[in-house]
Amino acid sequence: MGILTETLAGKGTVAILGHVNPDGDCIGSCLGMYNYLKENFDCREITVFLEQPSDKFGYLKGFGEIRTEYDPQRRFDLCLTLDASDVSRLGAFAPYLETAADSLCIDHHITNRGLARVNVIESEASSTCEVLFGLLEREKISHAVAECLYTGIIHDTGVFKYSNTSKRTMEIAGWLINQGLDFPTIIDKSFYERSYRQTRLLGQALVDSRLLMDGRLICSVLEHDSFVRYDNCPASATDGIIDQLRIVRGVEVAALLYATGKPSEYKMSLRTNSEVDVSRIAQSFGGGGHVKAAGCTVTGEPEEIIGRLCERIREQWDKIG
Ligand SMILES: [Mn+2]
Repeated sequence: MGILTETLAGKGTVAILGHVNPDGDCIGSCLGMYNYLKENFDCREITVFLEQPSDKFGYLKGFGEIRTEYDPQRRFDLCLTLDASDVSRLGAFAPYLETAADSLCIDHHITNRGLARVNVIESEASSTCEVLFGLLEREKISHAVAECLYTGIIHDTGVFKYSNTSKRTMEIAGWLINQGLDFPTIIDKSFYERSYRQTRLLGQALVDSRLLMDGRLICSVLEHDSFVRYDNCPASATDGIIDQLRIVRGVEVAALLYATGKPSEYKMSLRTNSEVDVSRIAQSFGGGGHVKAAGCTVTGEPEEIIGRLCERIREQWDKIG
């Protein structure tokens, strides 16, 4: 018997949780799980709880049923966490995990130490959707579930270009598109398409970027007023900016700092093209992620944060030699 069938046995109410500021893999894995359970199990109630996701994922089945409000009265028989590397990443919904009678965590973050009773963490997998695919019975994967999983995989692999893409990733994607997905539209709508205000915010971040450490580090800082200036862009509008910084010739590490709106608080996204392990840097700032893509929330002045970042990079260079 598979882990899902085993864990779902006798469970009436199920909460599905992802991570704060949900990305394509988070939304895809949560809705993929949601649709699969609805179609194949007879739980009384299955609910996905996430922070308000971007409308660009509106084509996924079940998108309109996502709940964004936390209710302290609620308790669940089972809590499933997807794509969340630690309890703090669950945000306001974390108590659902703590109070649930049973729990299952499915993830691919190397920093995840296991947050549930049963943990399926595959750090070699491109995405949580890839891990989830391995837990599902193929003949029970509907068109709707396939769309969710495919969406998650293209987002976490940058449409199959990041180094986390493996032969297995491509085989799974091949199997999924064989279910009749309109993949060119999925890729354009959910991955490449930007709103006009987001395009302008990207422009600002690129114009303001600076090369440091002899051109080996590129940094850009977006203050809160930039978000306001471009038609009140939400934080999610920063998606993809870091990838444009990373591809600048000669750059080994790219960093994007953007203001959260709280005083002196910034989110920092990190990417690397080199030996530098940015998950270790992010962890040293209290965050997490992957070797080549990581992030954290830092309090301080941007110049001081960047100074600390340079120190951490230099420490790793010294070790690499
Ligand atoms: Mn992921």
